[in-house]
Amino acid sequence: MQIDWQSVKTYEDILYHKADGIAKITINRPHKRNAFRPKTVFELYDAFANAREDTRIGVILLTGAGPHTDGKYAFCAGGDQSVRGHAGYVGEDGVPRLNVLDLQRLMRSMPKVIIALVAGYAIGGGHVLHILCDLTIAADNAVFGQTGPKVGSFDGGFGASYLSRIVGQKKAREIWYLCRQYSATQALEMGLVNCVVPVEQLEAEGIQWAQEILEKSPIAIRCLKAAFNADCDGQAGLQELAGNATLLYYMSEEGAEGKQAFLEKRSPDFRQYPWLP
Ligand code: S0N
Repeated sequence: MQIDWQSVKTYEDILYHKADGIAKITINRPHKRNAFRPKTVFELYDAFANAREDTRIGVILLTGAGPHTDGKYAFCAGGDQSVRGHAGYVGEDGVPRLNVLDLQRLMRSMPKVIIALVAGYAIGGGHVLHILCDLTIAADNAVFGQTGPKVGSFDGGFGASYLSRIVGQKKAREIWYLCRQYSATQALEMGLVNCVVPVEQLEAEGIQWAQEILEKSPIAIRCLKAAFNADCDGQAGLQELAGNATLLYYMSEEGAEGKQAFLEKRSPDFRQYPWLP
């Protein structure tokens, strides 16, 4: 499937394109298996925030550049261990950060569908990024896994709790405690990905899924995403779900009457609206 990608903005560590209601964000550090440093995460955050604000965009594809010159593919190999300091990943300003947690929250809460297109390695914090996506399409060469206990890190947030919601407690504990790598077929069997396709069809499949979603009702999809999140996300999830109720209320005549009455310095006439059963 052909699509006329237009570059949106030039970054150092990522590529950002849009076309036909779809945004495509590509982590572009193949020499590091697309591991992220603080700058990568800031750029990802900027691109996701842009896609969130663009009312023409309904679906975001997140992927990794590749293959590298050695022929290997990667979605993302997690935090860049070469810039890991004592209190996080150290950027050019010398400050240690775990700013990927900000990115995770944005991806989780933005009212648009994010699809991970995974070719090659989705490892460590890179694995967590695909977990955070609404859907994952895996290439037949995809490899999934966590490495935290092997390299001295862990993600006790979405990386543990939401992973266990997806694959179950026993499997999630196995993934974290043993740090094994899993093939695309194994990932499909445990419900970690939505489908597996030949690597050369990965982007076309993602575009196909995106176009099917774009035929659907934006408000229905945003409320469903908030509802799925609310099941796991406590008060933040309820805030997201309730925000959609407020949005819909603002769009109603009844909601507008309150504002209009205030602006016209009169009492609101809510008597005209029914108390529905
Ligand atoms: C991906 C692996 C399995 C690929 O193996 P392969 O194909 O044998 O390639 P290599 O020769 O190992 O790698 C090729 C080049 O890429 C560099 N590289 C790969 N991964 C990284 C990385 N993560 N950081 C820096 N460099 C990386 C290699 O060094 C090599 O370069 P050269 O040729 O110059 O030597 C294999 O590479 C692998 O296992 N990689 C490490 C995976 C890993 O352990 N990642 C970190 C895990 N931890 C996190 O991600 C924590 C993230 C985090 O910030 C966090 C913290 C708290 C809460 C949440 C999070 C979160 O992110 O979710």
